Amino acid sequence: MATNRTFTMLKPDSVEKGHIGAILEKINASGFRIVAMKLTQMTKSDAETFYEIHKERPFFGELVEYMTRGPIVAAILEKENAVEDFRTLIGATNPADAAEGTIRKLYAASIGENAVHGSDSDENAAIEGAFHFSGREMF
Ligand code: IDP
Ligand code: MG
Repeated sequence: MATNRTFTMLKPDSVEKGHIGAILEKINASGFRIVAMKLTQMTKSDAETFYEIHKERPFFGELVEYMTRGPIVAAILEKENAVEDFRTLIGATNPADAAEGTIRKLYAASIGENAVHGSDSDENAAIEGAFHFSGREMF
């Protein structure tokens, strides 16, 4: 089951700019089924835990500040080959390098404020989904 699920966040910049609907439309049109979804805001401690792998990176403080500054849309998505296909749909971390038509190419402002998160492995998809949702919030 986990191999067909991924976790995403529409980051604070996407919510601030009114891009929730357009991004969800692209996700739907690309064949993903929404398994869980909510508007929520991460605390500093949430963001530090979620992005712990990056804690030694020079941009860590900036990343935590950004991800906590306003609400996000958190969601679990289901599709065959979900993790890889969703990374393709969102495009490269830096929108300057992202392919035409990808969510980051269309909606991201910079490598830091890059509109969306997508899990990078099945294992992380399961961990990240469970970080934001309880079993009774997944359908
Ligand atoms: P990913 O989101 O494409 O998997 P990661 O390398 O895992 O990219 O980085 C996590 C997040 O940290 C990025 O999505 C972006 O918001 C932020 N980030 C990554 N690299 C930089 C950087 O060089 N400067 C500022 N923020 C960055
Ligand atoms: Mg990553």
